[in-house]
Amino acid sequence: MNLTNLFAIGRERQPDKTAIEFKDARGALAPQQLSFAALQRTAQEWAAAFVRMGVQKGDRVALYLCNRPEFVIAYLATLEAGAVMVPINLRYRRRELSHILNDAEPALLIIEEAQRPVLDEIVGIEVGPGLKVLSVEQVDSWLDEADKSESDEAALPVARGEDPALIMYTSGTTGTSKGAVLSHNHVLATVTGLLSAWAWQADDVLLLPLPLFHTHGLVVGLHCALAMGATVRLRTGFDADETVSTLANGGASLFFAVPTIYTRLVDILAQESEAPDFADVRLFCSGSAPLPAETHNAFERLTGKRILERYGMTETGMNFSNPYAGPRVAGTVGTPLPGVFARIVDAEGRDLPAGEEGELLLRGSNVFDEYWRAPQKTAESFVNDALGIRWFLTGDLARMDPQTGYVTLLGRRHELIISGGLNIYPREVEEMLTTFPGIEEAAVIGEADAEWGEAPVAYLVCSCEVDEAELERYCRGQLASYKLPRRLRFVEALPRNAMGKVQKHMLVRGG
Ligand code: MLC
Ligand code: AMP
Repeated sequence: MNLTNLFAIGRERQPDKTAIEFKDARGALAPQQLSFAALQRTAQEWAAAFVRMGVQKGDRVALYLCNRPEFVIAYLATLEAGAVMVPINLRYRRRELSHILNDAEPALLIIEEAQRPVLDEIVGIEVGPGLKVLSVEQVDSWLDEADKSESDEAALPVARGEDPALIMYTSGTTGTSKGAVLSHNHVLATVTGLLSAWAWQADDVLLLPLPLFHTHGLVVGLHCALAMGATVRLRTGFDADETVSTLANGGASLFFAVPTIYTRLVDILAQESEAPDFADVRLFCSGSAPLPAETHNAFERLTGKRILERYGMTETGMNFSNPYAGPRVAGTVGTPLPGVFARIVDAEGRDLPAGEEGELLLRGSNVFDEYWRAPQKTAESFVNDALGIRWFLTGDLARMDPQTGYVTLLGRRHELIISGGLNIYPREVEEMLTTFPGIEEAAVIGEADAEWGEAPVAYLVCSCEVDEAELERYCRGQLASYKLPRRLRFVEALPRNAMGKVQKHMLVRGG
């Protein structure tokens, strides 16, 4: 079994049904609808072109695209060609892009023309000149060109379950992101688990405003829908008014979002004189960051719908879920999904009794095996138990309720900041800040933020006056804008312990 076979099962139920109904939240791209059959036809055409352009089994095809039908086509084509898809966050800038392109070494990079200037800055400079870049706007021309190539009409290679399907870059504690390699089997485990846990049906319609370049939108949203033969209403981003009107007018049976989106919906709904009727939506899911209990309860009060909160990671797909039928408890992520095994351990790796806080370890067919070309980082991320069985160290701190068995996530072992469902590793931002003239030292911490959950704040030690506007311009060219510090605090020195290590816990608001 591979993902292509899985999607064929969904598609063959009703090939002429709409697979993707697309609308651009920014209004720049034309609305589109693609049936399952049309999606497959186009994906196969693209896959044949990829192969004629030299893409071989196991090669990487990177997508630097916003949510649009071509993202789905290019992904399916990559799988059809036996290749491995590398999604790249569209907000990534010079530093992030150079790193991913040099690390993954894709045979093809698929972009939209709007991103050309960012690439022109790095291709041939920080990234090898041989990188083949195709834009979705010029699809006719490159399909045509590939058609004329000398190569034989080769049969498309077939991926096996254990072959990689995705390399998903996730922020690293070391300052650069690392690629989690997910095989077809890993993704299949998450998808089959969710199809049954959340009672997916072929007539489901998913409203999806989340980016396809992350696990939430891609694996939880798109994969489940394709596997089931359900329709995705794909959006380029979140638009609160359109979301409310779609949900209130029978436009979706499922809605998946991050807490920031629910917080915004609650803000809007609280201002309406009459609450909209979301009766047709059978499931609202939240994940990627902690959903505040206040938002959870307010959403239920305003809509009559109780959100189902679940917990996942790029490296593992989905791990825990509140029940579809059963009590959904605010502030918890529920219990392990079928096939997922969890332990909560102390600093020495000893199992803790229920009720005590420790690090969450995971095992299951959904859990990745390795980071791409990074044996050291892989080794540091797993631990063997007394029987020699390998467990993934999630870095998430958790506690299990002794009565219900539900797990609450309490924080993280590492310094990860999660802003609106997007990860920010302080180290990466600090390293970038200290490359700016005059900044001697930088320490970035996360502060509570009503809209984003957490927001990065930078403490800077400078040798001369720093022009903040210039610094912002510089940062914007280097890193995705959501990673930029929301506030700068200029200090004489950073608090350090006797070993010289920065004591971040001493950097408090206004400190
Ligand atoms: C956008 N901006 C953010 C931001 N998103 N700033 C901080 N945190 C965020 N999450 C900034 C942009 O950089 C930009 O800044 C400005 O806001 C406007 O951008 P936008 O795209 O118009 O923003 P908006 O549409 O409001 O986006 C908010 C959002 C989006 C919540 C809809 O962030 C989002 O889709 N988040 C979900 C990400 C996701 O899918 N995570 C799952 C990871 S997988 P400027 O300065 O340039 O104007 C995972 C595993 C699991 O975690 O369990 O699921
Ligand atoms: P990522 O590295 O982008 O895949 O994000 C994974 C991280 O998001 C996890 O390790 C958790 O810290 C966090 N996360 C995901 N879902 C939840 C949730 N429901 N509650 C709290 N944190 C979550």
